[in-house]
Amino acid sequence: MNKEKAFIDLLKYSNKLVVFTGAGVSAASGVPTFRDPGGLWDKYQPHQLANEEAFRDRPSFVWQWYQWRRDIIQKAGVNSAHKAIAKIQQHKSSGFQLVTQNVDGLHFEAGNSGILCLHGDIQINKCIECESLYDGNVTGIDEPPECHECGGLVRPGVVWFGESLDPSILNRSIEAAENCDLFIVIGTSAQVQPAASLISIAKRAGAKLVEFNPSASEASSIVDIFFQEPVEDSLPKLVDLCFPDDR
Ligand code: BJW
Ligand code: ZN
Repeated sequence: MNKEKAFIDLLKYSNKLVVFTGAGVSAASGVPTFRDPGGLWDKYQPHQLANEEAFRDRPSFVWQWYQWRRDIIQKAGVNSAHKAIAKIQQHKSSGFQLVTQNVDGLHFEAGNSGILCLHGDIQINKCIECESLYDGNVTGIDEPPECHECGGLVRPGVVWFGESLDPSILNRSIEAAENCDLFIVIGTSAQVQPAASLISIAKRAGAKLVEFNPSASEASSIVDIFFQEPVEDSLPKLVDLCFPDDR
C-alpha cells in the first residue's frame, strides 16, 4: 500500500486523533517560523527575546519584536493546511483534538475549536507582576504599557523559556496523546520541551505517528509515515480524498 492510501485509511478509521502543530503550519500564511533559515530567530537570538530576563532588561526592544510579529499575524490569513485541519475536526468531531504550539490564533480563524494552545496567545496581554489581564488597545504602541492594577509592565500572554506551561492545558494534551490511536505532527522542529515530548508519549501509547514537514525534525526517526513536503501542498489533497463529500 502506498503511504497516501495508508494515511487516508488511518485518518478515516481513527477513533481518537490528535493533530499537533508548530510554526510550519503557518509558514504559507507568511508568518515566519522560529528556527528555519530566514526565520525570526535567524536575526535575533531566542534568548535575547523570548524570556523574562530579556523583557526586564530591554522591555521596549522585546515588546517591539512582539508588536512586529502581531502586525504580521494580523495581516496573515489562514492557508489551505489550516483549512484541512479544520475539515478533519468537522468529520471527526469528538474523536479529534488539536494541540498547537502556535500563538498566532490562525487555527481558531480556520474554524477549529477546543484547541489546546500550549504556548499561549500573542494577542493577549498581561501584567508581568500581578498577571492581571490588560485589555487596553496596544495597536501602534511601541512601549509596553503599565498595568492598571499595580503599575507593572504589561507583557504578551505567551509562554517564555523557563516558564511553566499552563498545567491544565499541558495535562489535557498529555492525556490526549496517551489516549489517541493516530497522532499527526505538523510543521514543528520538535526541539522545544515539554511540548515535543507529546510525540513520544503518543508513540509509547501505541498510536500511529504521521508527520508533515519539508525537513526532517527531531520526530522524523520515530514516525510511521513521513510526508516530506510543505504541509499546504500535501495535507489538503489527502483530506479531500479521505472526506470527499463536501466537494
Ligand atoms: C514546515 C513548513 C511548511 C517550514 N510545512 N512544515 C528538557 C530538555 C531540554 C530543555 C528543556 C527541557 N525541559 C524544558 C527545557 C527548557 C526549554 C526547552 O525546551 N529548551 C529547548 C530549546 C532545548 N523549555 C522551556 O523552557 C519550557 N518551559 C518549561 O519547560 O517549564 C518548566 C521549567 C521551568 C523553569 C525552569 C526549567 C523548566 C517553555 C518553552 C516555551 C517555548 N516558547 C516559544 C516562544 C513562545 C512565545 C513567542 O512566540 O515568542 O514557543 S519558543 C518557540 O519554539 C515557540 C514555539 O511554539 C516553539 C516551537 O517551535 P516550532 O513550532 O517547532 O517552530 P520551529 O521554527 O522550531 O520549526 C518550524 C518547523 O516547521 C521546521 O521543522 C520546518 O522544517 C517546518 N516547516 N515550513 C510544514 N510549509
Ligand atoms: Zn499588575
